[in-house]
Amino acid sequence: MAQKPMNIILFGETGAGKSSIVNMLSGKTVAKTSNTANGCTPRWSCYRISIGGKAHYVYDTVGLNEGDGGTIPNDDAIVQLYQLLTGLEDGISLIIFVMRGPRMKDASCKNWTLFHDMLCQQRVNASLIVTGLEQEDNMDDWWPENKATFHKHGVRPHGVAAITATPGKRRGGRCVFQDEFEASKAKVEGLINDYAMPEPYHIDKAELFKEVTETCCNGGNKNKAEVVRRLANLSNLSYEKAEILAIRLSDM
Ligand SMILES: Nc1nc2c(ncn2[C@@H]2O[C@H](COP(=O)(O)OP(=O)(O)OP(=O)(O)O)[C@@H](O)[C@H]2O)c(=O)[nH]1
Ligand SMILES: [Mg+2]
Repeated sequence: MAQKPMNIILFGETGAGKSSIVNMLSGKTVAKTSNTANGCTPRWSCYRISIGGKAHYVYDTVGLNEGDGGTIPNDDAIVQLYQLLTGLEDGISLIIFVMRGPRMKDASCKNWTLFHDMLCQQRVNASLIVTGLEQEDNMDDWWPENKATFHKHGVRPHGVAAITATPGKRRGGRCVFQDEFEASKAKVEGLINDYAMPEPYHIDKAELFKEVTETCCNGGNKNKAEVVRRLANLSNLSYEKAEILAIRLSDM
């Protein structure tokens, strides 16, 4: 029997390059990209893409925000992503966090912790793609130079691809970063080949938010306050909004 395509989820901040990576892997423009500050991809979309001779479902998702300034508020984006993560019947083989380099942002580490540690309970392999590195002398130096900082923040990815997700402007017959772009595509394909789990993991809703549900029902206890505070910190929401988010997530 033919193996079912594996589900690969791209997530990360608005403008990080998620849709550009889908286009890079597809070899053509299938996902809309934008350079506006407010976010471009309004909801998730699934693309069937062949990688290493095998079909994969790659999910492009709504961008996360550092604050509440984007088109999609952060709490709605988190709910949407959680619905996708828990709703995939065939489970998930790999989540890929996309962040824009070369400078690491505190918000990126928080998003990693929220999705990998809290929502996926560290059960699914999680890789990191760092985009925007086309100006580096050697893109592959970026991770060894920055690894310690990520580890300090608890970000320990299953594989890292330091890339450019754009070939840049056309000059003469070629794009300025054509070579870097082609090398980047191969790196991302390698990441997926190496780290997508052949046995996908199904994220169980009940188990996932049991802690939050229980603590929200027992209003006022110390544990509840701690869970909501953690969610507020990771999602950059106020305590009040995080409490509503926790209830929305546990009610789904
Ligand atoms: N210089 C540079 N620009 C990039 C890179 N990747 C993406 N871009 C540009 O950044 C902008 C945003 O890219 P998108 O792919 O739309 O980002 P996204 O993560 O899908 O954004 P949302 O849909 O808003 O969440 C576009 O103008 C891209 O061309 C990169 O590696 N280097
Ligand atoms: Mg997008």
